Amino acid sequence: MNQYYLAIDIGASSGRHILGHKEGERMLLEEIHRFPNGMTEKDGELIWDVDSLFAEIKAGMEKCAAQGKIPVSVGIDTWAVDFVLLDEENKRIGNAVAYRDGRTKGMDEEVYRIISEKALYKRTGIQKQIFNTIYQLMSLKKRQPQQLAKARKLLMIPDYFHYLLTGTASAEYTNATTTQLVSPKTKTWDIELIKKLGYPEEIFQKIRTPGTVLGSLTEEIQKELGYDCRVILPATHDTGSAVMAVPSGKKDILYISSGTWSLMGTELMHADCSEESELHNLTNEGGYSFRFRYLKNIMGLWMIQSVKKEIGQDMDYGTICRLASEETIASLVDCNEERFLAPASMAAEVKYACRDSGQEIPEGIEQTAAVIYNSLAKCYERTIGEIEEITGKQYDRIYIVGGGANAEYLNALTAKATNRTVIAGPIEATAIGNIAAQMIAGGELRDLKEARECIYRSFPIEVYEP
Ligand code: LFR
Repeated sequence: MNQYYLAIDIGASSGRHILGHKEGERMLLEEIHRFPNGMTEKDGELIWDVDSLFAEIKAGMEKCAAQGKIPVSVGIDTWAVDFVLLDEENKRIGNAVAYRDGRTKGMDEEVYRIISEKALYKRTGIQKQIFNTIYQLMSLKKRQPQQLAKARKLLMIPDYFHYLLTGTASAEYTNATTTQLVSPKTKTWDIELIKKLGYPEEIFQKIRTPGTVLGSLTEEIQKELGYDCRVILPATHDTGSAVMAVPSGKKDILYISSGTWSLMGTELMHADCSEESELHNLTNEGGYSFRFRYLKNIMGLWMIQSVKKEIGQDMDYGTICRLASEETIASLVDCNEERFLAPASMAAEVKYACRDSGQEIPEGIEQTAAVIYNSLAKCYERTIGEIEEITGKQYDRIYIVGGGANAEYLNALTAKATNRTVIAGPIEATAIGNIAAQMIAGGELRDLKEARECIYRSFPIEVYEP
C-alpha cells in the first residue's frame, strides 16, 4: 500500500492538491484538484476570498477519498505576508486583505517614526516591501484600530486554513518571518519590537517549525470528508517550500523560485543583516531547519500574468513566449519599480516606463511581453552580481524552480544575460517541497539533503547553456 502525502499549494493565481508517494528511491506525484485564485474587490479593498479557498481545500481532500487515496498527512502552503484576525469567538474580523491593496501606502513612514528603517533591518533582516505584515498592521492601527482592539488571534493565511482543519492555532516559522516581526537570532517573535509598534502582543501565536505535527482533523471536518489524517506543517511560505525542492544536494546554490514573483537568491546558515545587504534590499527569510533564504523579490511573471489578463483572449503562456521571442525591441524597464506592483493597466504602465526613459514604446502583447522578459533577465543578471559581491561566492549555475520554469524563452534569455547555465525544473517545486517536509516528518526521507537528492532523481529538468 502506498503512503500518500497531500500538498495543498495555493498561489496568487491558482491552487492545487498534489498527492505524493515514494516508489523505491523516487518521489511520484499525482494532481488531484486544481482551482483558480486571484484578488477580488470588496468594500473598496483588494481581498482574497478565503471562504471559497477553504471550500476548494475541502473539495480536493474529498477527491482524494473518492479515488481511494486517503493521505497519511496534509499540509498547506500559500504566498506570504497576508493574515486574518480572529475575535474572541474565533470569528474572522474584516476581510482577508491582499498585500497589493493600497492600504499600506505611507505606512512605512509611520513605522519609521517608531523605529528607523536601518534599525528595523538590523533587527529583522527582512527587506523592505511596502506590503510586509508590519506595514499592513500599521495601517490597521492607524485606520481601523477597532479591528485590532477586537483581535485575539493573528493567523497568517496558511495558519488560518490549518486552524480551520484542526482547531489548533499556530504560527509556522518560515511564513512568520515575512511579517518582519521575527528575530533571526532568537527565531521567534520580537516582542520588544511588537510592543514598541503598539501591536497587541497576545495575538501572535506560538511559533512552530515545519515538520511539526499540528494534529488531526476536527470532528466536524472528519464528518464532512469521511476520514481523518494528520496535519503536518510544511514550510507554509510557498517560497520556503519551493526552495526545499531545488534539485541539488550541494551547499551553495543559486536559485530563482519563479511564479507570480521571481525570488532569486541562495541559502545562508546565518542571516546577513549588514548595511550593505540592506542597501541591496536583500532579505533573510526563515527557511526549513533554520536555514535562511537570502534573496531578492523581483516582480516576476506577475507582469506577464497581468498583461495576459488585460488582453482578455485565451492566449497561453507558451504562445506569449513564442511571440515575444520573435520581437527585436530593445527597451528595458526596471521590474522592481513600485509602479508595477498593482498598476491599473500593466501594459500601459510598461509603455509609460519606456516613454519616461526615452525608449521605444512597445505595441501589442508581443512587444510588451518581449520588454518584460528581457527586463527580467537583465534584473536577474544584476541581482547575481549583488549576491556574489555580498556572499563572496561565485555561482556557475542558476536553478529555476516553480511554474515559471517552463517559460522557455525566459530561461534562454536568462542563460544568455547572466552567462550562467540555467537548470529549469521541477515545475511543481512548491508542492514537492511541501510533500518533502511531510515525508521527512513521516520518516520516509532522512533530511533536506536526502530530499533534494530524491527530487533530483525524480523529476525532469531542462538545461540551458549561455
Ligand atoms: C511568492 C511570495 C513571495 C512573497 C510574495 C508575497 O508567492 O510568497 O515569496 O514575497 O509572494 O507574499
